[in-house]
Amino acid sequence: MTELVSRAQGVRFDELALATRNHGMQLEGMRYDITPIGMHYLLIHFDIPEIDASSWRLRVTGNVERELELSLDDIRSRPATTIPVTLECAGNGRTGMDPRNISQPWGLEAIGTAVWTGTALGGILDGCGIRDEAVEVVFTGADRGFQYNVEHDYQRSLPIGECRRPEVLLAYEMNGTPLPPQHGFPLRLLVPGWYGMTSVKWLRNIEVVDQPFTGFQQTAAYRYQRDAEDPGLPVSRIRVRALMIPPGIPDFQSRRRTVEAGAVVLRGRAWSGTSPVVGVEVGVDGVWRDAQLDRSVAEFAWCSWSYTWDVGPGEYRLSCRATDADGNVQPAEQFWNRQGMGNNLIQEFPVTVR
Ligand SMILES: Nc1nc2c(c(=O)[nH]1)N[C@H]1C(S)=C(S)[C@@H](COP(=O)(O)O)O[C@H]1N2
Ligand SMILES: [Mo]
Repeated sequence: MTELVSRAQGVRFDELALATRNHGMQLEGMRYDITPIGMHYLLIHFDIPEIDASSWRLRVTGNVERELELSLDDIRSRPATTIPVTLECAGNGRTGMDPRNISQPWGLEAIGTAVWTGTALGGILDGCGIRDEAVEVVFTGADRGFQYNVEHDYQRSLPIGECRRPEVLLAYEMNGTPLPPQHGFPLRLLVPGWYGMTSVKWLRNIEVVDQPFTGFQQTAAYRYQRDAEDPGLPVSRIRVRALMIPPGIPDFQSRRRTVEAGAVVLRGRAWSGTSPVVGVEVGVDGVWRDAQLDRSVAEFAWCSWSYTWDVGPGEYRLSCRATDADGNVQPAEQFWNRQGMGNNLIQEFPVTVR
């Protein structure tokens, strides 16, 4: 069994190799409503599969009246929906945990907002007639590998009710172009509001099942677990979070910020997968003030916020935190779990004002 958690300082070489395969979005990318494709974060567990679009087919099987086999043209000729959606990896913030899970060593940059085009999953499921005993739908990607010595195809399931939400898409375009290979070409699932692991890329099979799915990525991975014996709770919707575009200029290696005194406009984004963001606060040395919430890009996309900080020379600690309409607010204490999931701890960093 591969070692799962480590207290060692500094990431290991295997974590670094994952970090260069699966890059994050530079936080200054939050200046764009829609993240340019190459800046959107990436998470690829195994290899990007090689898929020939002309021979590729999507199969819909299981507890349905009529099984289906669809080509990319079949899917593209169905009614289309285009929506901006913010995706976040459930492991975002993982490396801030102590001890940390040995996995993709995210700081805070596993985010991005793209405009996705696809056809509603619900329409396809209704068209093949889901049987009454169906409880979930299992989505299978074309990628395969080992995780903790368990060989499997990348697979995740979703309850039938979630599959019927009109914004849950089988997406074939990102920012107006065909999905690039790294984001799931030719077709991916897109589940707005849920952490990224749900949005299965390189989709090849959809199976309607009458028992809860127990595959590796459902019952072993993506659990809020205290320890190895704890079955844990499933990771699902994105927890509320605000992030700030680091102000001023950085130091190359340490990323430490230097800012000019005066009226400094602090800007960032905030989002939540359960309800709209209703407030963002900026903290200066632990004193909180309301930021201005500008606008939400779309229902399932981040909103922008800003705060004008009148400041003189000195050393300060800046932070920001968001609250959503359900009353969820970001924690000041790390919510530790063994897999390093859903860490929406308040972002805090030092700045030098001169
Ligand atoms: N088939 C497949 N789908 C996948 C993954 C994967 O490794 N294989 N990674 C998941 C995870 S953990 C995340 S966070 C998102 C990342 O989507 P992106 O790389 O398009 O940003 O894809 C999800 N879908
Ligand atoms: Mo992820």
